[in-house]
Parts: sequence; structure tokens; C-alpha cells
Amino acid sequence: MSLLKPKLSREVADAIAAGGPVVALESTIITHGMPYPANLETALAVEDVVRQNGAVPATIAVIDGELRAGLERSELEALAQSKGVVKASGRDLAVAMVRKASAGTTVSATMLMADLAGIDIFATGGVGGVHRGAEQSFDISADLTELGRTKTAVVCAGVKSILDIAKTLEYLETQRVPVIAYGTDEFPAFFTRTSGFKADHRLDSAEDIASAMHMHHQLGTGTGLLIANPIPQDAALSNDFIDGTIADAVREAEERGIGRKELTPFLLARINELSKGESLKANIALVKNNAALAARMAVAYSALKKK
Ligand code: PSU
Ligand code: MN
Repeated sequence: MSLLKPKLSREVADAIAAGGPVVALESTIITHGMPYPANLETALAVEDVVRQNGAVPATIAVIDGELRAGLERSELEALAQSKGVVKASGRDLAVAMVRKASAGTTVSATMLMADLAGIDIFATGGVGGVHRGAEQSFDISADLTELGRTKTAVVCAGVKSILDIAKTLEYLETQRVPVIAYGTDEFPAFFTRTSGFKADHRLDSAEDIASAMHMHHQLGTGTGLLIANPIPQDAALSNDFIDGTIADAVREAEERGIGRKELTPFLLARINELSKGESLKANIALVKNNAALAARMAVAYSALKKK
């Protein structure tokens, strides 16, 4: 069976053909994760960070029904400014293609498309997870099941406490996804460096993480890996401040009956408003930090694959 391949930009195609380092970037963070113009500025800055660290950035999205990896600046601008763009997880891609729609791709869709394109490493801010109250709502992000079936290494800053962190870690264990914390023993909580939960594994260099990835795939496990990179100290928020804000946003979502794919974008926007932009600042800093680590991993991984 031949699988569909995303259309690659020239630069991304050349890098993949040469076995060079490439880092995939998602686009739901642009369309649904941050307000304009911070979303556009961040998308461009993150691409720069990837380049500064020796890799080629491949921002992934659906543009007018076409699966794409590596976007023009004008395309990033259009995604950042358009209102009615679809939020697509992996299951939504086929319909977006048939309808010739443009879509921001979530972690799940971006992993799938990165894998089809031949890109091994992907940097984002936060992954979806098991929502608080999932024992009632059953709200578990498709990002977690995708990690259980698609061989992409995802670099994130951990999981924010809009989610149930303990249940998210349990779910990843069930899905056979190694969770590796970079330079810390604790699984980080996105806005903060600590969560109160230990990560399964700790590795202290991009090279070691690349080696673990290589080994993991050589074992034929078939799953992705989740790399948790704590937010830089100087950008981290205080637990007290952000926990209260998140609790308020979660309560409001419940009262308003917001669920399914609207829930995460609602919570992110509300937390940004309630924190008077502090959460957005932290979010931008941690995405750049993740892009740098992912690029260094990609450099090491491409050298390993060539050996
Ligand atoms: N968390 C963030 N920013 C984001 C997202 C999550 O801090 O932009 C986006 C990602 O694209 C992620 C998606 O894959 O939300 C998860 O959505 P859901 O919870 O509906 O599966
Ligand atoms: Mn959900």
C-alpha cells in the first residue's frame, strides 16, 4: 500500500533527501493556541531557533486541502490571521483534503504527517492529554493514542495542569510511550518546572536522547517518544499563580458546557486573559526552548542514522 506523502518545500525536501536534520513544527498552536500577532511572531521565531541550532524547520499544516511540510511566510501569515480555520487531528485530515480546507494540525496530525514525510523529530509547546474529570467526560486527547502508534519523537514542556497529569502519565505508560525528562527528574508542568510527578526516565544531553530514540526504533516498538523539556527558569511562572488561574478557567469551561475539540483552545485563551498575558509569555519562551533541544537532537540523530 502506498501512503500519501505531504508536499514538501524545496528546502525540506533537500534536507530529507540528504538525511540532514529536520524538525517538524505544528500549526494548531498558530491557529488555535495563541492570539494574533503573537502566534505569527512565535511561529517565525521558532523556525529561526531551529535554524540557529543547525536544523531545517518544517512547519506542518493543511493548505487548501493539501498536506504540507515547510510553509512560505505568506502562508504562515494567512494561517495566523484566518478565523474559521479547522483544528485537525489525524482523523480530520482526509475530510479537510476532500473539502479543500486549510487546517492547523494538532500534535496527533503533525506526528502522522511528519512520519509520512520522513521527519523523525517534532517540537511543540504542550501535548494534549487526559483532561481533569476524564472519568466522567472521557476526554482523552488523540495526541496520546497517536504517540502509541506513530514513530515520531515529540519534544514538549510537559503537560499543563488543565490536564490530569497523573492520568496522562498512566495513559502514556499503557500506550508504551517512553517519557524522557531532559536534565531533570521530574515531569515538568508546562508553565512550571515541577509537577510533583517523577518522569520515567531522565537523560541529560540531546545526544543521549537521540541515541535512545535510535535504539527504541531499532527494537521495533512502533511507538513515538515523549521528551519533556522544562521551561527555562527565568520564564517559569509560580505554581500558586498559575494553578489558581487554571482552576478558574476549568470551572468556567464546565459551567459553559464546553467540550470536545473546543475545550483546549478555550482553556488556553481563557488562561491567557486571566493571567493578563503572563501565560502567553511563558508559552513563547518554552516553545523556543523546545525547538532548540529538538534541533540539537535532530543533528545528533541524523549523524547516528548515517553511521
Ligand atoms: N496545548 C498547548 N497549546 C496548544 C495545544 C495544546 O499548550 O496549541 C494544541 C496542540 O495542537 C495539541 C492540541 O495537539 O491542542 C490538543 O487538543 P485536544 O486536547 O483537543 O486533543
Ligand atoms: Mn479532547
